[in-house]
Amino acid sequence: MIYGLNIHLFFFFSFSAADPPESEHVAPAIVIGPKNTTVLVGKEAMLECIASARPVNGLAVSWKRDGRRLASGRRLIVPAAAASDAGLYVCEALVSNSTAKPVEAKAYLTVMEPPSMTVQPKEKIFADLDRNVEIPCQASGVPQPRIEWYKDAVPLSKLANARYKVSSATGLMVRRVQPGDGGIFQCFARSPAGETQVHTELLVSSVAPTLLSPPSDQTVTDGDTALFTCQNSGAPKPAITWRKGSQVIASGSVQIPRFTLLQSGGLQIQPVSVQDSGEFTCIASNSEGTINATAALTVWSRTVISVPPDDQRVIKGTTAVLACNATHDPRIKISFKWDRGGVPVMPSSGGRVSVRPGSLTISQTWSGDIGDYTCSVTSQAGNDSRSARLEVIELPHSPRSLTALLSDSDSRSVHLSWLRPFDGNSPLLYYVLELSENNSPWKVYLSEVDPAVSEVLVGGLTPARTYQFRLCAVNQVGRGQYSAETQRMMLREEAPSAPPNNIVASGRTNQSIMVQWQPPPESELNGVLRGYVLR
Ligand SMILES: *[C@@H]1O[C@H](CO)[C@@H](O)[C@H](O)[C@H]1NC(C)=O
Ligand SMILES: *[C@@H]1O[C@H](CO)[C@@H](O)[C@H](O)[C@H]1NC(C)=O
Ligand SMILES: *[C@@H]1O[C@H](CO)[C@@H](O)[C@H](O)[C@H]1NC(C)=O
Ligand SMILES: *[C@@H]1O[C@H](CO)[C@@H](O)[C@H](O)[C@H]1NC(C)=O
Ligand SMILES: *[C@@H]1O[C@H](CO)[C@@H](O)[C@H](O)[C@H]1NC(C)=O
Ligand SMILES: CC(=O)N[C@H]1CO[C@H](CO)[C@@H](O)[C@@H]1O
Repeated sequence: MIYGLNIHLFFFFSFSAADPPESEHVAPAIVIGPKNTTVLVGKEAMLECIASARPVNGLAVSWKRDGRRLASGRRLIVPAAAASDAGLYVCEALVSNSTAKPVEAKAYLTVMEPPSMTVQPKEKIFADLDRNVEIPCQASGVPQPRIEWYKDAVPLSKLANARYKVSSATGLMVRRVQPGDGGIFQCFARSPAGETQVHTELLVSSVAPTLLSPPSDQTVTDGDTALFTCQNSGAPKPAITWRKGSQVIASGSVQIPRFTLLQSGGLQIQPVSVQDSGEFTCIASNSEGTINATAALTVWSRTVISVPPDDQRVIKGTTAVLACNATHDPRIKISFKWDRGGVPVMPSSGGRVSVRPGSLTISQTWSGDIGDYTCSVTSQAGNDSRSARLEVIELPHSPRSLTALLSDSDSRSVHLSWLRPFDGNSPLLYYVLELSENNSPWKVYLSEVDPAVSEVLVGGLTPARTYQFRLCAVNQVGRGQYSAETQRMMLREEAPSAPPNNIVASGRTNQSIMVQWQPPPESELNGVLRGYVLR
């Protein structure tokens, strides 16, 4: 409750000859403004404001807070200040029926609250050795009290113990409790409004180890990671030792590659090998006792493809066999699967394609069987897959559109051209060109024509003879069919290229000479012999 005392209109000014007549107006002024005031909660607070003006009977002093009018009068009294009364108070002086502006003065009222504990520790706190313990202590008040800690009546600031962490938000944290931490802890909350304190007794205890999650039996595949748990509790914190049989494999002081003692007390083995199979024991011990637990490790040897399929080229119509065998742990089952380019290979009903453990057999192969075949083996102890390419090859087809033209530049040459045939899925090695001269049987004329060309100039022919040509392509499989033979064509006649042979002249009579000779060889005639010129 706030109310104004009605003894306002306190004024003190004196009159002199220089003073203006009483009828004149003097604007209101605040002579002594209110002062910033601090009171304890529940006590009386008083703000005072002294103003002057003329005419004095028009002067009114009033109080406002947050724009709300509270009371009028020189003094504002708050009989029992509450926290909600704190704030800015405004004293306003005005002269009624005057045009003079009201004047204001301001002051803050601060309501202090003595410290009080909001969170406090229990009377006794039990802490396990080596564990962290928190002693809660929080206080509130206005102004916010300072928290100060004492241990056995000595300020913590004097002890300078790095394991003692004071937080104003929570309390005191004692890390890794030691036997010497036992004692009385006092928490003081102090402010100008007063002080309060609480205390607690910290009791340090030790506990024999227990296993919260003992190790369980593990089965892992060679090369993977094995993890045994050995989550434990105890005070002081138990020391963990792992043994395999009688051999210590991991502890605070023993470190062996692949075996890692985890912070949690667990054991990690990475990578696991088949020889690691056996029993592992976790031993937790501290000053109060020792406990152990044992679990077995089973290591499967990893499934791997031992006989992978090989790339193959088979001749069309023959049987292709793609091998695939795997080694695996005898204790597990494995299964094989084949696919071609990601599509599963299914055994065909007619038995042309059959899948047996260790192989894929395809009989009566054709070009539709060409592809990348993948053998996949799946098992609990690992998966593996290997691929191979199957090519089905056949004889090349016959060259098409073989044409022969007489050469313009060389009367004894023929220009041949053709279209490249299907190569039978195996690169062409060469072409074989045959000709038949004057209807005689076919004979090889060019035995290794570059497979890259599709035309050739056949030279060295004989004029006036007839010729026919045919061509076949050869690949790894063999010699393909001959092309259709060309039309029979005749080379132009030419003058004999050799003279007659063995010309002999002898006198027969006293008036005549006998001249005898042999004609030029047949191959040099270059046409039908029409006669001789004798000179
Ligand atoms: C009163 O308190 C307010 C706020 O706390 C401050 O700004 C002001 O200066 C104080 N006045 C006096 C006269 O001390
Ligand atoms: C103020 O003026 C009103 C009329 O305007 C009058 O009734 C009243 O008495 C005056 N008050 C004072 C204090 O002079
Ligand atoms: C494990 O504890 C048992 C008794 O609980 C004890 O007989 C045994 O010797 C211990 N083994 C090891 C390796 O400490
Ligand atoms: C596959 O390999 C295993 C052992 O590695 C062998 O016993 C088996 O006979 C083989 N199978 C075939 C089909 O080769
Ligand atoms: C092996 O393959 C199976 C089936 O595809 C799959 O479920 C399993 O996760 C695979 N195992 C590994 C270790 O990749
Ligand atoms: C010129 C010459 O001696 N002519 C003789 C050629 O031989 C015949 C007989 O064989 C003679 O009769 C010619 O006198």
